[in-house]
Amino acid sequence: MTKKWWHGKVAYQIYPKSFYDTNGDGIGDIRGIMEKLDYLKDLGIDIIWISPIYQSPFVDQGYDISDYYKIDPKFGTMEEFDELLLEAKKRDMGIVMDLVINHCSDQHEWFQKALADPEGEYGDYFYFRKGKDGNPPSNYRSYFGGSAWEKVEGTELYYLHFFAKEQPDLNWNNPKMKQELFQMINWWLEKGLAGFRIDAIINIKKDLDFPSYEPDGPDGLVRAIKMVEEVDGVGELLEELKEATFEKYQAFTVAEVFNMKEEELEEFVGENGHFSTMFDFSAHMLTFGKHGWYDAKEVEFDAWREITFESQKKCQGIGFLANIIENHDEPRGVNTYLPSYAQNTDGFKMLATVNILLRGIPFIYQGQEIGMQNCRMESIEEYDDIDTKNQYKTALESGCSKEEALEACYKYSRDNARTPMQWSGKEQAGFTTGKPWLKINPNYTQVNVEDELADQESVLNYYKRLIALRKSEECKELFTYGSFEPAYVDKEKIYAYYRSLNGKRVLVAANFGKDAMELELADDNCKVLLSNMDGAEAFGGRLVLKPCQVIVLEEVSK
Ligand code: TEU
Ligand code: CA
Repeated sequence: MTKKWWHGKVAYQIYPKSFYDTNGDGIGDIRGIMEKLDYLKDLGIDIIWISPIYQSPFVDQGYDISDYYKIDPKFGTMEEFDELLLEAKKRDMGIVMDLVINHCSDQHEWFQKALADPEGEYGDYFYFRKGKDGNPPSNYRSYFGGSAWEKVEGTELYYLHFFAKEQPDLNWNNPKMKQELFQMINWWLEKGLAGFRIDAIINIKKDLDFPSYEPDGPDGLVRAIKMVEEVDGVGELLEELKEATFEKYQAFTVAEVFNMKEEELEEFVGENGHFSTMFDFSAHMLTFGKHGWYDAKEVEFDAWREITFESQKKCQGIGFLANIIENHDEPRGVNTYLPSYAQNTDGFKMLATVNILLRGIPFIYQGQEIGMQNCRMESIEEYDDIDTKNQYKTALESGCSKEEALEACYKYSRDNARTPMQWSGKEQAGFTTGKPWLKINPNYTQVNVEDELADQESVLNYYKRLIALRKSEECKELFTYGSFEPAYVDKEKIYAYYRSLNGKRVLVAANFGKDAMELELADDNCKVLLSNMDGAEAFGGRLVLKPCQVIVLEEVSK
């Protein structure tokens, strides 16, 4: 495998609106990111992905871009952004921006021109189609509910939007539109970005016949992704994109890909793949309900272990996946993947360890490193997220009571991860001096950066030790390039694996169960590299793991 500069790096996702506010308007900003660079450096972060900060009407929190060349004034100015790039570079850190190119905002100049003249040049930047017998052109349901086709007033035409109606899909069959996107991407790369996180990219390939499919819900519609699953040829578009942009800059790219055809893994993230890496969403997919959040099921340990191990095995020898336990679209990982009895700081450290030492590129989502948790909102009005409102409505329509619908939001809302970062136990969690744009989790008095920095046993200081171990001289090659092999899969509630390279082997073992568990070790001489509890016993070839205990052991005599 050819070594690349980003192998072995540790990444961090910033959700800028909720990271750190420096001017008291209740919204995080670029200056806020700058002020916290040393904090991130100290944590061991190399790559920072910032969710969208482009000009946007914020219908979907910046994932609806109205000008790709502008920074939204909420976040600051382009000068400040350039300063951020410079400051990051000084610290040997790279900035990765979000690239949202499946769709733009309906306020984008292109779409405004298209609306004014759907038959004209800009009309073809989007998908305008005539309806059929008074109905939309096909029966697709958008990701945020309702038809994926929106009627253009006063015409027979509809335009396609896989997400909100304010997010029209861009027509990737139009060479001119593509060139405009490529130019824009290169313009940002020229500034010195390390790369991009690429949003919803699998959706760019459309079947231009827009066939209807059998409905998958009581609304008579079918998930729009059904068409994406049926159509071939996204690879050609992705290669074109890569060759025209990223490749020339050795940019790091991490793609958000759901519903990839399994046999395409190598084409996506292999040595010459479309992307450097892509997120492993296999665990997240266990949380999907058949019709929405209201019929989703809790994650079971066995299924979770199996699916994450499968991803690991499939990818080795091919490339790297990006490993996460949460992001801005998912609830907090500690609430999703830990059983309730393990939702404590020992459990948080345990989950972190097994995730971050996997083979791949670890991504930490802001607040994860201090153990931030889901935030209970008292009513639907307290939520901001467009998808939460849609899911609430869907739940009610399918017969749930208000309480049940709210409970589903409490478990799965995207706002769970979007509440402001908890910097201190002081007013507004030290996030802002003003009124925060979204509720702050009341647990900030216990869970916050300031207090955790001062406490050696905190989740935060544990994350630092964990990342330092992954990047240490002795272990970085092993944790980057070493193979992955499941261990003790016959043991209940044990999540364990080996990482090995050139005769060196390390065991990562965690006990997600309620009872202590004894394991026979393959080597009776083991060195403890890390554990979340004192007095880890690994003598004479046996290891006793207490509930919520994780241990990282190097086999010494082998
Ligand atoms: O998400 C794309 C995506 O595929 C969705 O399934 C998303 O996970 C789902 O809506 C969660 O409820 C990306 C962004 O990460 C998301 O924040 C945006 O809303 C979306 O694209 C549209 O740009
Ligand atoms: Ca601000």
